[in-house]
Amino acid sequence: MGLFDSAQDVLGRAGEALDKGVVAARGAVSGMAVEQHAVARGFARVCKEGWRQGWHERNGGNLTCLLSAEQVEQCASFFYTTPSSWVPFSQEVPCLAGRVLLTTAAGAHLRNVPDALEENAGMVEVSSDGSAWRIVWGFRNEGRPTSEISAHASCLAARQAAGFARASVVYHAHPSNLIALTLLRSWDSARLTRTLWESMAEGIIAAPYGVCVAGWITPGTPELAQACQDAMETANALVMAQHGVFCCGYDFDDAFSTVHTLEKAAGIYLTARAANGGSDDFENGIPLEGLRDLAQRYNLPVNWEFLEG
Ligand code: 2HA
Ligand code: ZN
Repeated sequence: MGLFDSAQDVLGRAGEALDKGVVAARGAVSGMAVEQHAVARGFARVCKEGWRQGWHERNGGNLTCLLSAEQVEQCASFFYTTPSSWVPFSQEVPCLAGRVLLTTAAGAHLRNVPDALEENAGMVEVSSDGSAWRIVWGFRNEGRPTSEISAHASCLAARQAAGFARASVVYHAHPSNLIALTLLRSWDSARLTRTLWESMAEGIIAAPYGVCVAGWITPGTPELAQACQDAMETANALVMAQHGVFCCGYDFDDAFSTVHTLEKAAGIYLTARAANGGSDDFENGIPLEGLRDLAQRYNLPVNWEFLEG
């Protein structure tokens, strides 16, 4: 059992759901297996690619996708006839009421997701008041949703409340360079954003709303979910000191590529800094005018507040 599984047990929520038991699947008589649907394949691909990037040591990282009505309909015949009991989110997410989330399992090693989706992931339905979730598919062998399920739901709810109705994927990864950056100093969001934007051209394109940063917070806790909610009201990326990054995207590519770009920008910054004798006094970052030109040419919805900090 992994560290964060234990943390969730201490919270004592998910265990209850499983005690009540998830009754066997309805034995779908027709329709394509859940694993064959595009959403499941896209989900598994992110896990596989993230593993290949080195972002998912052990059971590190997790992924959630908010399913559309059509995707739910495609999978519904495979849902358990008796879902688990309800388990409260650490914060309510009324805008997700009645929706279904496909999410990785607590303790799952993401590299195993493509081989056994039903064991390493599953679907939860959100209650009609947005206060709780229950398992409707997957999490075979007494599994349960990721310890960050409340954080993921809070990310989605905050992005939707901020007007991004299509926000539907939350990807949490542990990329080395972004984590290493947080060891250097206690960043504020403006300074971190400026650093990543100035390091390479794609930075501001991938994260025009900026990158928020939070100090050390124990993974899998309500405090982390709250930090996600606060950050995602303005930006779609949050770096957690000494831990990793949460990105919310419109689809799998959007979420994955945002992480990928920020991680690459962080790597370039760290490499340049090492080559510069450890100093961040570079002779030649992207100038403010260059960022303004980029924003104009690509019509980016840039949050300039992040350049003023
Ligand atoms: O172990 O990454 O943040 C899964 C995690 C918790
Ligand atoms: Zn994590």
